[in-house]
Amino acid sequence: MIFDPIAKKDILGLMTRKKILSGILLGSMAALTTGCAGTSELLGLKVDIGPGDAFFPKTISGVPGSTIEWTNKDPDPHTVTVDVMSGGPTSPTLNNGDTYKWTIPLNASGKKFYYHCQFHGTAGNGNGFGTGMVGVVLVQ
Ligand SMILES: [Cu+2]
Repeated sequence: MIFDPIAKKDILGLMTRKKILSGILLGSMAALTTGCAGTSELLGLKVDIGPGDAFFPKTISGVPGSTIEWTNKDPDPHTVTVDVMSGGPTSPTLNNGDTYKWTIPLNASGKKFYYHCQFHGTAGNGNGFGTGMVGVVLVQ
């Protein structure tokens, strides 16, 4: 077998390129992972409906632009119905397994969206909880 320096150089070049590429890929994946974690902290806000006639957590905080997702994990139907403030979360009837997403308006900084379930709660006056099945979104 004849030693071919050019072929060896090509192989080394290829290996170097592969290393650089995998480095870039790893870097990108790290950036993506970091990006996703940050995004889920800011935007991936989740409220469970049930078990029972209750929202978990009852109080949730988010920044304007955050999306909150309610999931009905209870066998009974429920709603997410803002008490008085226009522009607040207002879902249709959510059956078991249904989800409802609501994005905090960009102009809602500092507001408190108290809400209740139409079937198992009552509305408050906008400055506090009503009775029964209630929750609140605190906007930072
Ligand atoms: Cu309910």
